Amino acid sequence: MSNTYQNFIAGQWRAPASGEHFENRNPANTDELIGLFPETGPPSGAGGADIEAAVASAERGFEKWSRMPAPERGFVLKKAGDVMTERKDAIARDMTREMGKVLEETRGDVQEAIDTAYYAAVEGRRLFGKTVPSELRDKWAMSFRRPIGPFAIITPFNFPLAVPSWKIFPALLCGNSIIWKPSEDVPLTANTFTEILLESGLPPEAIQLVHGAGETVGKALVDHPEVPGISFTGSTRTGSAIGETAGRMHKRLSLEMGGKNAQIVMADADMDLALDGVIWGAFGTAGQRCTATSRLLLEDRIHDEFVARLQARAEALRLGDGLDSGTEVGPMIHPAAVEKCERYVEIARSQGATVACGGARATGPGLEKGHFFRPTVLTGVDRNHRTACEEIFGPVLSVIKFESLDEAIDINNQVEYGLSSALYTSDVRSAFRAINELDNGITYVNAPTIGAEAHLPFGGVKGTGNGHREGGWEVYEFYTETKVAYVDYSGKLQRAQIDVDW
Ligand code: UN1
Repeated sequence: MSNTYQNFIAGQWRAPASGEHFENRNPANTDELIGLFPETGPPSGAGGADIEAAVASAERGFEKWSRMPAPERGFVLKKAGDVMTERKDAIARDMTREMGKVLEETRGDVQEAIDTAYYAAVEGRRLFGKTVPSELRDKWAMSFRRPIGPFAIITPFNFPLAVPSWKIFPALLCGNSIIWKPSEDVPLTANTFTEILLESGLPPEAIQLVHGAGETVGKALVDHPEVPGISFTGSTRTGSAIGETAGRMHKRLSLEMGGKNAQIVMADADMDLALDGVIWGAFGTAGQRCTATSRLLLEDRIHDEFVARLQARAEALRLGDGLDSGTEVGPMIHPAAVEKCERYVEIARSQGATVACGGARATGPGLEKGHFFRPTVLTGVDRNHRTACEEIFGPVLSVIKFESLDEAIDINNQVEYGLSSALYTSDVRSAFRAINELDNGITYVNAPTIGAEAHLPFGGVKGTGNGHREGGWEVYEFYTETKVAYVDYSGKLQRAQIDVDW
């Protein structure tokens, strides 16, 4: 069948040893089969051969690729950026078909990968180490960065190209090789990305693409003794399980997990701006971003008016196929995601909240064959309600009232997650206090909780992460080990801490 896709292992596209495949369907129209992709299977079965072949190939790929000078590696990534620029529209269209978000957003997703490629390419001419004075005469002391080995890259569905690019480009630039297990919901974009890297001159064994389930393929890579590094984006539960293994096996691990991001609106804020912000932050990508706004904290004086306007705007949002130009909100990724939203609306009701709008599946012409959920605003939510604390990953917004900035900061900080937050205010004192005190990896002032840029560190505190950052300059530290070299050209034994002559 022409729409049967393969894994990329040991320098070749090949069918899974298991002989099994899974279906990838358009979430806006499940009649549309995008393709069949390898169900690689568990390492104890036929999947074992594929996983072993992928790891062995990644080790060979590492030997070769890590010896290439970093500026030359950067050149391969620059080429990948150029290819994505040329094909931006086609990649975005395919991405909307398999993932659902609207075309404007999938174009943005490709652009984020392009930005990441170009940033990484230039980093190939930096990868700074440090040269510092030695405490002894005629001796130099310096540090530089070395690659680590094959990295397991495990990525989610919501940013099919951008999030993999945040991991894969820096990992490669530093000289590591890749074994990539993408989400089963967006395998087509993974095949396209792999093809682009190969076409751009990446040595074939530097990347392996292995499709399949997290519990089988993802876990096998995490457990594998010859895979020294892992970068994972996904749920906090899975991340914690990976962390246990990585801790036991001394693996380097970067975790990017859940969020429960709040937009705080002070009474002195520009209301139109705050309204635009929350509509985009809460309902863009149908709320399926780790940075999505899922709590709206309103100063009590403006609560009623703001909610009325928000309700009108949320109800007017046009749902549909992301390829149609009038669509503002696409489908959810799969039926279980819709069911989760339904469940949380029920929980909200049972805890005493009010469904101000939405709260149910969206039906109607053009929506019958997709997984649509109506943009939902819950009011009368108490800061301790479950919808105010737990990640839903859908277009469900909990509105909570507060009386002072102190209280708003306290509500923001009480959840187990700490990715992003937003404060709308016209008071510079409130703005700087919030920047300092909101317990998140990212705080926006007068801008929504979504929209991080590729050249700044991205990540969160508490249950969101494990201390590492993606993007920007920091990620290059994650993908390398620091090596220190001392060169003594004095011609005699000089004992540190002992032969100092001052
Ligand atoms: C994610 O949801 O996993 O800041 C990433 C943003 C995007 C990236 C989101 N640039 O919303």
